[in-house]
Amino acid sequence: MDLNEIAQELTHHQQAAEELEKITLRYDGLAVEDAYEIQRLGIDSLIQQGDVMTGWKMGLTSKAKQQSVGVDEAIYGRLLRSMEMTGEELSLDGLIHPRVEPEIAFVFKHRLEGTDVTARDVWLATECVMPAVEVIDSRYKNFSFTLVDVVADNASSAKFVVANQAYSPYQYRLDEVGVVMRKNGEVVQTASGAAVLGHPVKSVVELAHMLSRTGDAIEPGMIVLTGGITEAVHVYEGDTVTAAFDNMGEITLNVR
Ligand code: 0L1
Ligand code: MG
Repeated sequence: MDLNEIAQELTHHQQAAEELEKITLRYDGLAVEDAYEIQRLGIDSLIQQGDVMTGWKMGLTSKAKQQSVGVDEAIYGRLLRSMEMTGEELSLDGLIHPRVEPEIAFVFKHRLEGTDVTARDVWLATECVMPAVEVIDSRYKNFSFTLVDVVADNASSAKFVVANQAYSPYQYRLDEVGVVMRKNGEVVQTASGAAVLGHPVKSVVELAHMLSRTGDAIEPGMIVLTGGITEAVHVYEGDTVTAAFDNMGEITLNVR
């Protein structure tokens, strides 16, 4: 099995916004480790074309989300500079069936690496935390995928935006930060940071541990999206979505 060939195929579908059937239908026997290697190869090819890796994302960090896609572990993906949005407009160009979810982002000033990283290490390595909204977009038809498929597809990463205001990591209890998501003025989701593995800091700890399997690390300056606080919400042309974070402001996206 040529993992690079699979990576290039998936990268093509990500860039062309073309759906495909899950790869595990054609490639029997792919392991989760192979899927992370496919993810790395795909992202490396984009970096060779000029993009820059700016961080990591954690996905499937709530029991509800794991159950809804039939897996029992969190996953990670790679974030590129080209994925970050700066304004309030979410263009549907290059997206297939996007959904949006509110998250807490951590930005790092020190490197975090290894299986012995603790929550205390994460706090000491964190420069700031910021509200964020992630746009996820599985490239698989009907969102039909296994753990291996979704990992290879860079954990459905598509775009993300962070709030203008950063906060001290010590300012608020992030597990108690409530979030209200509105779509076209109507409340569609509510939850608090505890939905992310009990506390978003635990998501960073788990990420550092998972990355150590391949000798990777959270590098200084990187951003980490810790995982959806609520279920992801489908968005369509003309929608306006707002995620309001207790005491931490709100993020609005106008879908065009
Ligand atoms: O950010 C995430 O939780 C990624 C979830 C991947 C599965 C999906 O596309 O729903
Ligand atoms: Mg997410």
